[in-house]
Amino acid sequence: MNPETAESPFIRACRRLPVPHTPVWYMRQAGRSLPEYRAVRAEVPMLTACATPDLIVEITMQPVRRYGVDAAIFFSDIVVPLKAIGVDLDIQPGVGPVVADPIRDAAAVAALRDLSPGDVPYVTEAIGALTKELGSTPLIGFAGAPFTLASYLIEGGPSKNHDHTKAMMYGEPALWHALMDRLTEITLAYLRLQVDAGASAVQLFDSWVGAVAPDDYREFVLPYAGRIFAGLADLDVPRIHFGVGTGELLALLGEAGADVVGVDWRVPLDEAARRVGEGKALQGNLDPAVLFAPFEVVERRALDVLARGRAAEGHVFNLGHGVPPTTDPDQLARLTDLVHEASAR
Ligand code: 1CP
Repeated sequence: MNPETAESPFIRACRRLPVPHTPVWYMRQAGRSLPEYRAVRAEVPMLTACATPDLIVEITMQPVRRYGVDAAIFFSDIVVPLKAIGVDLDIQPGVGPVVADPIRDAAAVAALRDLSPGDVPYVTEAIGALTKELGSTPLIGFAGAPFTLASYLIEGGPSKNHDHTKAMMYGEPALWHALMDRLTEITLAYLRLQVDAGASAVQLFDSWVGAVAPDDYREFVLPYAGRIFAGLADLDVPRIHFGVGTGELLALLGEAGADVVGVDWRVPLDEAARRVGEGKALQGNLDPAVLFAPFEVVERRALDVLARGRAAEGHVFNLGHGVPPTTDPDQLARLTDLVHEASAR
């Protein structure tokens, strides 16, 4: 644990300790909504940016400078560790991750080798530089969770219904478990190296796991998330677990072992606190689309999120999912100030 950040509002809220104000950061706070991001990325492909320490540092810092958010999130993508172990993939503009040879058999699963820090020297270097520049502002490291990574690998790209993924899960459970086992080892190694390099917290993004029913989550997904969180316990950093459409899974996400459960906009935080149960902080959960309404609507909705968030033992303000690319950055600037002022105590 980076000692300089231990008393920050973000880390304290994750630990369910009293805070001077509710901390706030935004998923995808660095990205296409920022003109300074578009300028840096103009000539640089996404995966090149993710492998260039100077660009990672600059892009990660952009929203911290602009908004004064309470945490930075490492600029990268969930497919970076897969690329680093040799999976042939690219991030295509306007599409997302695209995998050349989708993984559908045992040989392809066996080819997914372990990740070591030497595979991602640019991550270690960028985190070292960032923690210096950030001072007492915590840096959140992150990884994609095994289900969400499996979906990209099996489908070959973004998917609405995850049909091939579920076909493997239901139809070839041994192959599914072998793939999830590989992805668990890779993800755990990737998160540990980010903390070793100086990250103060980690978020596991299981963005698409809301597609899975609770009983299937328990059998096919939870054991792997559980291994990842247990494997991070000795590092003593807050562990955040996030997914979209997880209303029916919130108790199970908590059970998997995170310190903080991320909630999308579909379940109000007071109800989410009841579903997640004791001993957890919550993160969320303003509907990102509210940012397209006049600021008075943003204000009313954000105050409601703060009020309901008081039902949780700790609350980190965020959107229910990522910042939409067409968001007006001024809305986020005003929202950040509002959260800080309205929650000051
Ligand atoms: O604030 C930040 O710095 C954000 C950094 C970040 C993160 C946390 C990026 C940059 N990607 C991610 C994680 C990520 N990538 C997730 C989990 C978070 C989430 O649910 O939003 C997922 C599902 C992806 C996969 C991905 N990568 C998509 C979604 C595709 C789909 O299935 O719908 C896309 C569009 C990308 C590319 C990408 N990653 C990040 C950016 C800024 C972009 C756009 C590329 C560009 O600017 O050209």
